[in-house]
Amino acid sequence: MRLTPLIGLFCTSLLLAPLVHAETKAETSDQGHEKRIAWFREAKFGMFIHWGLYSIPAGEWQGKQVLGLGEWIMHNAPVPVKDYVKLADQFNPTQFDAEKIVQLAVDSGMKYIVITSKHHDGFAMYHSSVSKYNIYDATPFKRDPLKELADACAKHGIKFGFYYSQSQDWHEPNGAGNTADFGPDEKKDFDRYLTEKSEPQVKELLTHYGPVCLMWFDTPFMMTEERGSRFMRLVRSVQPNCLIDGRLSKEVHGDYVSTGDNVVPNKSMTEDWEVPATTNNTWGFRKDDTDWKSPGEIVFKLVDVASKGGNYLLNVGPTSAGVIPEHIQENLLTVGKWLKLNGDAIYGATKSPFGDEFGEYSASIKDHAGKPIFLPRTDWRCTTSKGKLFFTLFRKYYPRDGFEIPAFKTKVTQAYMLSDPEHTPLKIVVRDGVRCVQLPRSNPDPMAVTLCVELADDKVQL
Ligand code: JFZ
Repeated sequence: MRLTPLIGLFCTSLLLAPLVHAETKAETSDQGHEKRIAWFREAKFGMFIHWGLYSIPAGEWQGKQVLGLGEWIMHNAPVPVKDYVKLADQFNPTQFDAEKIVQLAVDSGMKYIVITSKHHDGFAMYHSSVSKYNIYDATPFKRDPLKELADACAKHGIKFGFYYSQSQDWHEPNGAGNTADFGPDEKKDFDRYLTEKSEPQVKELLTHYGPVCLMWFDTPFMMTEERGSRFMRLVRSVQPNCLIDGRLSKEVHGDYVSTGDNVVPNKSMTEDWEVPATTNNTWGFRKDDTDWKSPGEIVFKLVDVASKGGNYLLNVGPTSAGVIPEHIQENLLTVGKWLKLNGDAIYGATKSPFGDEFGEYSASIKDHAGKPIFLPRTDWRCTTSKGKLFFTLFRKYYPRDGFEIPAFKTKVTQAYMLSDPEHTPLKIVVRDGVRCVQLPRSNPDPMAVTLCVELADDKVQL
């Protein structure tokens, strides 16, 4: 039976819904974990790249708009395997320039890149000897863009990792997810797909591309504990320093918690975590989606995430020519300029010692399930490093009459704006027992201003 696109989308979200809860544990016990995760805790901001054959139809099949995520077009249209594979004949992204992409990541303040090596459509974006269905063997392009990216990342000091759809593979008769071509998943020889394609491809990726900082698995359909453990052992045996995300299997926890797509929790978490997020409303390029997040929105999200102890993995979807849409490049570069001035509040900084600034549950408004809804506050966020508190104040809130520092016991020695190269001390007055930092009347930054408040102690005493 073929699902109509809408039902397909609905079922997909139903299938994925339990993941949000399942993905709330991270493996923190083994000794390698602390060593592996150290760079991730510093990095805070990464570039996610969803790129594949789906960038050719770009949200449209046979002249009709297909609803849903760009990279899901094969499933949602649906497009039978025999037609979808023909896209490979015309895939020739000659404008792909690994140097340019890595330079964009550097200039945007991103510290790691994670790219789709194989998404659910089953097409490998690298030269694989496990399956000919790959960009080197099956297209006129005849290049390995992932090798080019790996080399460019190594050159520029950017960490490099792979997204790999371990479970769903709509090209393979025994892979999960393509019921339209191959019937119900339960009747498939899923372990055969795992041992003949998925596991060997993961091994290739870990063997031929230098140090891999992260394997980003996804949608763990049918990934039992035993199957998840196999992947875990594989990754650990080939590259013990490679992180594993939170979506390998429900039972086998990776190195950190992956939240739902674009889902930022309402409060800090004790575990390491990361939110995968879009710059518009799709991961894979869609020609009809130009709903780009503004630089100010991206800065808010990055600071919000950092203040809750997480990482922000922000996606771009290159076109079939291999280029990242111009508009989002510009927005990211604006974010990069902000980070050049205010980066001390992000990189290596840790979560807020407060928490009330995140918002609160409504006393009266309930959601459809009868639970109180969360009313976020977006005035300011706080991060901290040794002897310092960083208060980032967002545009609409900019307190012309002074910023009231939340109450704590530790003595404040001085306060200044991070964007001020001189670190000119700002006047601090006490109003009704509240310490208040005096700011210039006119907001010096249209997106956000970060105040550094220096303390007489290494840590703040609440
Ligand atoms: C998955 C993919 O299906 C999608 O194409 C994209 O690659 C994205 C990053 O990951 O989609 C998901 C996976 C998990 C959740 C939501 C969407 N979830 O846990 O809420």
